[in-house]
Amino acid sequence: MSKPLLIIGAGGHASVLVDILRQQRREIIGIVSPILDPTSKVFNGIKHFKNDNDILTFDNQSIILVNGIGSLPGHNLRTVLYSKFKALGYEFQTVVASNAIVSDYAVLEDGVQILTGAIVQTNTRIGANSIINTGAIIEHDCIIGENNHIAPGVTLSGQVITSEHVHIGTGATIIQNVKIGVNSVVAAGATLTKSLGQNIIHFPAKPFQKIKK
Ligand code: JB2
Repeated sequence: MSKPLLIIGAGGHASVLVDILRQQRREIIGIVSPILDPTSKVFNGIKHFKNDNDILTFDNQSIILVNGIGSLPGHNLRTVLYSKFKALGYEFQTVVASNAIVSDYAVLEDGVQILTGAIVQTNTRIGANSIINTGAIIEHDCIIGENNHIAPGVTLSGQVITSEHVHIGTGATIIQNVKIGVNSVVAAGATLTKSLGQNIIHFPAKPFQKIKK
């Protein structure tokens, strides 16, 4: 039998995960967040804990954590909490939406989240604590590093390799065989046709140009 789940965070990302996990009939015994929006119906009926130290009142073998903190460039709370509670012996749930398509030949590391409608093709590896967000496509032979966020609607063609802490923004498109270095960002809507080094932001070509009359 599956162990009960404790959700960390109560914002937008947590709401999507809770929706998926409720549809999968998983038992959610609590949600841990300083603030819980009482108008967010998806959290109705779930016990609210306000402090991360409340997690320590649960034996690390009796529950599984769900990392409901999302990830954006420059924000590392998701990674910090993952590392902290892993070091304390807690397990993080790998979440795969029921309508996501994940190849039997893909490897999902600890705590990976594959959200609604995403496709993860054969021979891929998704690193620990990474998010493959709604409708993203991870083509064959991609290797996604740890603590990545592949945002909604991204397309990675085959054999793309990302290092740790990479953010690929909403709707970005990356051609095959491209490599992306640690901490780099591909901005929303950008097309990437060459490899990126570390700590680089790649923006869409010539955005916001004024029309010449
Ligand atoms: O230290 C903390 C803490 N600090 C903020 N511990 C815990 N347990 N929770 C914390 N929080 C909670 O994280 C806030 O109270 C809030 O409930 C949540 C952050 O919610 P927000 O909606 O601002 O962001 P998000 O992380 O759920 O979603 C971001 O990332 C997603 C991937 C958003 O930008 C989304 O648009 C995006 N889809």
